[in-house]
Amino acid sequence: MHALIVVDIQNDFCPGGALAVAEGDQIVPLVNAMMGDFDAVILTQDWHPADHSSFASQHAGKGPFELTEMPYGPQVLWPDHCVQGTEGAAFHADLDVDRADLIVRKGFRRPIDSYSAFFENDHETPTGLEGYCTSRGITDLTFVGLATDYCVAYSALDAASRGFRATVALEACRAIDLDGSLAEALTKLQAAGVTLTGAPNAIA
Ligand code: VGL
Ligand code: ZN
Repeated sequence: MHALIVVDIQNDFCPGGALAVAEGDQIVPLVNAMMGDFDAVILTQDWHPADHSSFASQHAGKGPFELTEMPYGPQVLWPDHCVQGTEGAAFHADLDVDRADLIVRKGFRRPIDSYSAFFENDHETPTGLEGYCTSRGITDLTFVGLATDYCVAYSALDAASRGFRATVALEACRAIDLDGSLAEALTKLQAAGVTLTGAPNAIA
């Protein structure tokens, strides 16, 4: 069983959104077309409370894209984005959400961010996705979506570490590329045995 995992194709990660990824919206037709090629389609949705600790606005004297230290390790501070129930947190209007078997929400606990679809940023607290995949007999996972170097990469790395055969279809991803984060993510994915297809689409 092979599942397509569609990561965070939400308004705030598309042009005009609060944490816009360049060309983030351009992958939508390709992702929709891919859905029919898989045994299961799973969407993830970044889903933060308004006072989430990953927001720079919650840290006096800090600005977006600065680093801070959290109890679980270093954390990039982001502009407020994907606040629960807002238009920014909604899926891109053209994404074929009706095809999804499951929607996994993540980042809903104030003190901890969650890039990965499997574990929060402490690399310990599970989202439940592993159990879902295992109990459905899903062994292979292909990742697409936003952003290549954060939520897509962290999800694929965790998938590989949990024993899934993992692929990232780079042609259906776009990156934030903050301080070399895309190159770093690609190196880690290759080292972890994640299959990469397509070109990385860095907007340098
Ligand atoms: C993401 C930064 C903050 C992502 C989510 O979907 O890659 N990046 N929250
Ligand atoms: Zn987020």
